[in-house]
Amino acid sequence: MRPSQTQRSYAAGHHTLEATVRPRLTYVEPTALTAWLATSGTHPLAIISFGQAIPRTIPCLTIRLDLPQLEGHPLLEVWTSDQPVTTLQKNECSLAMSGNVLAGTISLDEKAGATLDAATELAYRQLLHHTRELGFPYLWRVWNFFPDINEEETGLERYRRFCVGRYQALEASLQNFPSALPAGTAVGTRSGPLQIYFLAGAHPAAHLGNPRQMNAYEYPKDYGPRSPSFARATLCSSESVPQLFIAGTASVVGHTSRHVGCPIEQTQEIVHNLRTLIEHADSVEPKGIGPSHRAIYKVYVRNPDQLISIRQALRDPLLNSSPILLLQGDLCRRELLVEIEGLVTSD
Ligand code: 3EB
Repeated sequence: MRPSQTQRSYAAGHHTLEATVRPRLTYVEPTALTAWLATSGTHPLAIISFGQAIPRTIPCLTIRLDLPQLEGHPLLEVWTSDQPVTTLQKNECSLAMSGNVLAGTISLDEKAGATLDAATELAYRQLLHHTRELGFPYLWRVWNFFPDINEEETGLERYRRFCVGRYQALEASLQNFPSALPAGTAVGTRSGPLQIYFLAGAHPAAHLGNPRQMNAYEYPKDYGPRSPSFARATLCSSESVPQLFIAGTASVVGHTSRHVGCPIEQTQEIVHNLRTLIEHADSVEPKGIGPSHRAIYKVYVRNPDQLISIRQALRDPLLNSSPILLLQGDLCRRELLVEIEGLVTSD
């Protein structure tokens, strides 16, 4: 397929022709990676590993998260582009540009004495600065990871501290805050620094809510001094094929956690949330998402001993024919046992 061309303008005022890139996501076994890249005809943007080493010879962003994979052969999360990729380093930010898409990672050690909100604000200010400077001011999708997510740090739960820092930076620097917030994930790792990876665009995406859920950025103060700054989904409609980035979706209806203590019911509630969100996206996307859409999912499970029940509840037509990566991670409210994120494409 010949890539279509769109014109984009930098803030500086000069114009350039950029290919419209659709970032693609595939789960690949580490031992198959080199051969897969050679034969797929794509260029790697970013590779996320869940403990496994990533071959160092591959010129793209890499990030290693301490989120153990729960079953199957070890898999890498591989983001690719059908256009050439240019990588660059700016402070703690590693960046990969391809056409109208920018991928980035940032990793910040929490320094002794500094609180997580301060580290988070610093990380977000940096990434917002670089995305704007490079001409990709529209945040499409952001993933956030840090350890001890439900532990208290000087009087406030670390997830809530993270929300404070993220809010401060985005509120100060994101154009059209909060309506232009990216789809988000925030999951607790077993160890490691604050790690963030993201996709940003030279053109905007549509930001969607879930009809069954309150916008997280409008949550009442009961959930922390600053609300979680993320959208339920973003819809990227390039000229060719619409792509729906689905945020981490939990057993939350309205703003309330449902089915406390019940992993099966929580998973069923999440599937209901996902179905509603995809139907909503289908109704607002002029080309539609389509009944024969393709999807790829990632499931975060808090307690590995609940995996069998959760696996059972995942046997649903919505997910049945899609790749699913199961990881052990802590979720942002203590009572949440499962969270599912996804990428849906209309072909
Ligand atoms: C929720 O609906 C569940 O803070 O970035 C899901 C996805 C959740 C992302 C975030 C939080 C985040 O509130 C938690």
